[in-house]
Amino acid sequence: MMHKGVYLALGSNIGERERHLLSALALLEERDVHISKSSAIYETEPRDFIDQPWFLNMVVQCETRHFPLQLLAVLLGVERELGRMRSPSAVRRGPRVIDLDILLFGSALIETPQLQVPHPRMLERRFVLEPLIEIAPDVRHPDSKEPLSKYLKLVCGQKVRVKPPPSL
Ligand code: GSY
Repeated sequence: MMHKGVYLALGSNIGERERHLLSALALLEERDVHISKSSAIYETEPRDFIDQPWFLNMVVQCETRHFPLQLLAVLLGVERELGRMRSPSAVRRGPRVIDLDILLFGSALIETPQLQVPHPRMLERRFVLEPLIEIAPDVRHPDSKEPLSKYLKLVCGQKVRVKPPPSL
């Protein structure tokens, strides 16, 4: 069974940020996570832990046979492969080579200790909402049933800029 309407957020703020995003997408494809739509890449000011470099963020829509916790294990494996340390000494919410999050899994509502879907902080983050709305303008939040654009207005003070695609 193929699960559709799965949305993932990607972020990087260390080293060759764009290369990390593209490497993560390639590794996901190899692990039965097929990218069906991709947002532009956005350069975004850091949130939460603000004394760190700006991020590159994007959102992708994908199709996969994995169930949510299997998909989470795949994302953690890709983060590990790209060298992200989830060690106790790493700054919580600090700089990272790559961060992969499940935003939406169709209309599923999931509350487990390891995984909450929809992502609990997605509505407060312009770096998530803006690329998500770019590729899924008609999707509603599965819990509130509100259109996502309703939440975008509340976060428009957060700085983001669309990164132009590389010149051919
Ligand atoms: O949760 C994602 C990691 N993260 C980010 C991010 O990806 N982008 C921006 N702009 N700020 C962030 N703060 C954290 S933590």
